[in-house]
Amino acid sequence: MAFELPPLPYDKSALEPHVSARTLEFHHGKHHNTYVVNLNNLTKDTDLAGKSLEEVIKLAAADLPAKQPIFNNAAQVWNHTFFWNCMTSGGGGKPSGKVAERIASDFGSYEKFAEEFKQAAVTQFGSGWAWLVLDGGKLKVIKTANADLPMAHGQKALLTVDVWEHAYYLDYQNRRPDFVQAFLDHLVNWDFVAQNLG
Ligand code: MN3
Repeated sequence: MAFELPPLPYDKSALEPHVSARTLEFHHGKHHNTYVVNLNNLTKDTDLAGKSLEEVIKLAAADLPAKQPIFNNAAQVWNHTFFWNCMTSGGGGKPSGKVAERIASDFGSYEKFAEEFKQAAVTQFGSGWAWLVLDGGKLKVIKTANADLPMAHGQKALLTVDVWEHAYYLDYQNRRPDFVQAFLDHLVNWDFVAQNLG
């Protein structure tokens, strides 16, 4: 079965004014969809066609650079689906419960986590992603370039923000720090982070 573009988990205008309906229309409807179409074209009639998205990512990651195009498109399909779920209307600010406890114990405070996450997102040179991950039982902030993602490095993704220009340019132009701040203050879906933490 071919890979499919999953629907957004909310209405296109749900994240306004922080992320506009127009941004989601392009980012989900065009960019994310293009990765799905490319992945289907690249895997059609190969032994990867029947595998799960995670299996394709791991198999391609183990066969670079030969499978770089497959890795790039498969990882970007996964990254975007994950990213949509990292946001919710009325989200952001400090988490509560077990996520708050883990952030306090591994970063010192929410404020220190937020500073580190924002720093990673703002300093990712060019296109990429900033992440909160579980690495060897400890929460860490990392950044990845282009399509790269935690599962290719033995880490479990808990939260991500897309810092490719297409994620914010229509709403923030070149002001990536303002987009990342709005993500932290108004959009983070901490319930999803808690689910990922397990
Ligand atoms: Mn994107």
